[in-house]
Amino acid sequence: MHVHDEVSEALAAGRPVVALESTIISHGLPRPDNARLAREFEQAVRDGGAVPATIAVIDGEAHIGLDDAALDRLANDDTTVKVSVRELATIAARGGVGTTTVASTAHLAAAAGITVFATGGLGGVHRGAQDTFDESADLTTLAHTGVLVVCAGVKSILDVGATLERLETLGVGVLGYRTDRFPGFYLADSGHDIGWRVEWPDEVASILAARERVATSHLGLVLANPITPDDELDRTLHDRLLGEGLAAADRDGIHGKDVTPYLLDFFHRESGGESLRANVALVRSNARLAAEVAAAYAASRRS
Ligand code: PSU
Ligand code: MN
Repeated sequence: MHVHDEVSEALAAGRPVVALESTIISHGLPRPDNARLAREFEQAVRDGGAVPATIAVIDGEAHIGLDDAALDRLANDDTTVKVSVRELATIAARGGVGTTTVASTAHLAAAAGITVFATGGLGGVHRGAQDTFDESADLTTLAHTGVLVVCAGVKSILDVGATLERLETLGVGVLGYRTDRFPGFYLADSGHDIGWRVEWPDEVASILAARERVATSHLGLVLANPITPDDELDRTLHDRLLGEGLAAADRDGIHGKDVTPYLLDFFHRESGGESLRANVALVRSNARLAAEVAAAYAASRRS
């Protein structure tokens, strides 16, 4: 693995580091804004007091922390592929360029010694999974990868209730940041309860530290941070786009790992920029909160 100098120095000194995924850059956000937005997410981590480590595979090598040239390549290169954990070795052997999902980012972050990770939305159980078995490897990876994923819940393109049930089965804890309700990405409330509410980054840090006392450091945790009311998507627009997007994906025969990028792109095009604005606002907020949690956790480990 190639760990960027700034990241390895911070890790060696016990300073806070936050991992960021890269599928969102190549397959989650439209060009030409994606490269600039990736840098803004890194800046949000810095503003929160941590060092950003965007993760990707470049020319067959896992990179933990990217420079501007690498970010630009991921954002604009047509040969970039979305890679989950199972594809990491193949893309590495072929010397390819791969952007990492929540699953593969969490896996590489943990391997590099990074505990806190920020993204937009977690993957989950797709609607109709009882027939298609389409469940993101994000969930199963968190069942044995001890990172905290700060996200705005999961998108309503998924089966939110089933996703929460699977997280429970897999031993992945879910914490609500200043909320009792699991967030629905574009909307602050998905309609599902969480049960465990936290108010401050310190509290999350103490939960991360307490994992060692109960031998659960190998299990993932989700910190669900709702989009702010000002940034929420209009609910009527949301419901219309959701119905139309799911119908379009069905009509176009989209399946497997193409489903999530297809629906994201549909929302961005059809909402006239509204969903993109919401998406960027929530990732920025998650990056900032993740940095505050990482800083609190680093401080607690030093003392
Ligand atoms: N949800 C979003 N935006 C995204 C993704 C999910 O709101 O960009 C990406 C993440 O990288 C996530 C992946 O890990 O999609 C899940 O894809 P799949 O359902 O194919 O596992
Ligand atoms: Mn899938």
